[in-house]
Amino acid sequence: MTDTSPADRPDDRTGTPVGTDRVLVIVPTYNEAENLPRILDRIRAATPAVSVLVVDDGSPDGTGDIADRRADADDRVHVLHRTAKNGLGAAYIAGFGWGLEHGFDVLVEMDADGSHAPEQLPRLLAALEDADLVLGARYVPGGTVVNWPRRRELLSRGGNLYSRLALGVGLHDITGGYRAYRAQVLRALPLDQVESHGYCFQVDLAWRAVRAGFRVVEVPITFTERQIGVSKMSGGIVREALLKVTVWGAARRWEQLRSLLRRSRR
Ligand SMILES: Nc1nc2c(ncn2[C@@H]2O[C@H](COP(=O)(O)OP(=O)(O)OP(=O)(O)O)[C@@H](O)[C@H]2O)c(=O)[nH]1
Ligand SMILES: [Mg+2]
Repeated sequence: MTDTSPADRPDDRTGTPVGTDRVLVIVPTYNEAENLPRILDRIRAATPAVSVLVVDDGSPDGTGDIADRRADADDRVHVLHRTAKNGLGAAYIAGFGWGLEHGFDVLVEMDADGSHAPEQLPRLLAALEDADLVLGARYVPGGTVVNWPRRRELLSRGGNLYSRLALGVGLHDITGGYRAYRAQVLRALPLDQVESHGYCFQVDLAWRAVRAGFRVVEVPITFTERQIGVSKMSGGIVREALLKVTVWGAARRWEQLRSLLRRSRR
């Protein structure tokens, strides 16, 4: 497990064990009709007490109706229907808002496509006992990627290396989307100001959590390429991440330079 723990943490309510009945797993969906029932079954089997919120952006393939039927049959499954495909980031922001309103202590991000194993959720939740945000990490000892084309893995590893260097954070998988937040982190962050959509959304939130002084740890996960359905990854998502991380990194260096200059003038 790797750890970035900034010295001055604003809130120190870590150390309390996580009750799984206080956990909301948020699953964003766009055209995941075949995957959704499978992932819901796996979540139920692995962590019977958690609640699930499916955030569907009006999938034309009927994913939203499937989610509704599951919600009718299981009072711990909920559905948020949104009218337009607005990107992963916006779906999660809406899901976080719902989860905070409903008083959940822990909010989990999990893809619907089977890449994130619900069987590993207990491991993430256990690590949250001593952290504010737990990142499921592929690129730490014990973490693996299964069935990804070499090109895709290189892109992901490259994006992580670039983010780590540009932002100066000790995290190895800051673009990953399998994570568990204590509610206090999401309450503290200005979610209405987060505009990032794709991978960049993950970098954005982790980076904000680190800067706010929260304790962020990584635990190894096995990430498996989707077997069914179509990826929503696009060139635009990669470009957004590259551009924003570069701007954040430059702003960080500029701040460092300014404080150096201020100190040297004193
Ligand atoms: N609600 C909503 N969900 C989305 C949107 N885009 C992607 N998703 C969901 O977010 C999760 C991750 O999307 P994927 O298409 O698998 O993208 P990815 O995992 O980042 O990329 P791959 O590694 O290529 O699979 C899946 O559950 C998608 O259905 C969106 O615009 N709205
Ligand atoms: Mg995927």
